[in-house]
Formats: sequence, structure tokens, C-alpha cells
Amino acid sequence: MPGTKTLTIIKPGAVSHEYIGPILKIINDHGFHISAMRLLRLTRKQVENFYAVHNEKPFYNGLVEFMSSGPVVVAILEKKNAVIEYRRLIGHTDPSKAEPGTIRKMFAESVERNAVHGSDSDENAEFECDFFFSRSERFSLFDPLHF
Ligand code: IDP
Ligand code: MG
Repeated sequence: MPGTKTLTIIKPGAVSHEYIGPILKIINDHGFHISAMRLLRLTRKQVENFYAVHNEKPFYNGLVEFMSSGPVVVAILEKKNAVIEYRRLIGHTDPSKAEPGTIRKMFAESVERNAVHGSDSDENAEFECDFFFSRSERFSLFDPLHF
């Protein structure tokens, strides 16, 4: 059964352009529930660990520099089939290849400064949600204690 949560990051470029509100509105309008959220600045070490799978890639150093360059919003989004649905909503990694109406098409500046992150599998979503949020910081739709 596909999972119900994914991790997003509104990246420094989008935050500095005051796109937090517009992006969160699109997320809500597409039926995602925000079950955890925080505004913070990532350390280089945190970015290196978060993007460890890319550490051999030519863009890795630039990515670490960019992602630690200013505040970001991290959030857990819930919806049926969340990972796939959110990847569809954000669009292609390279905004010039992203479909109209996708978040990256609307808000990305370049392939690196592409506005948002979205988990690429349920397994990575688990890792990424655990990377940022403890149990007590999550308010799941599926938890009868909260909703
Ligand atoms: P994704 O974010 O669509 O899953 P990944 O391949 O996982 O894309 O790459 C992680 C992030 O690294 C991208 O979102 C983007 O910020 C950056 N990135 C990926 N490919 C390139 C590139 O070719 N040049 C510069 N930055 C890149
Ligand atoms: Mg990825």
C-alpha cells in the first residue's frame, strides 16, 4: 500500500522571494494536510547528511552551499499516495522541463534553485521525516488524538 506522507523543503531561494505563503496555499489547495512544519536554517553538516546519496554528483558542493545559505521551511505533508502525488505537483527537477501549473514551473529560478524538495520514495520519506521531526512534533490526520 502506498504511504500517506512526504517531506517537503521550501528552499532558500523561494523563502527569500517571500514564496512561503503562495507555495503553502498551493499545497493546501491540492488536498495535502500539513502535519508538521518548521522554519530553520540548515547547517552545512545537516545538508551533507540529508543529501548524502548525491555526494558523488558534480552539483553536490553547490547544492550544500545553496541549501545552507538561508532559512528554509521543512514540513511533513499527508495525503493518500503522498510521495507520488507531491512529486507530480512539484514537477521536474529542471524547471525548464516542468509542466505548467507545477510548483517548480511557477517558482524555481534554476535546476539548482528549484524552489522545493519532495521525497522520492516512501522509504526516503520515512528517513527524511525522521531527520527533522520527533513524534511529539507531528499532528497526523490519521491520529485520532489530534483530529
Ligand atoms: P529532485 O529534487 O527532483 O529529487 P535530485 O536529483 O534528487 O532531484 O537532486 C537533488 C537536488 O539537487 C535538486 O532538487 C536540485 O536542487 C539539485 N540538482 C539536481 N541536479 C542538478 C544539476 O544538474 N545541477 C545543479 N543542481 C542540481
Ligand atoms: Mg531527490
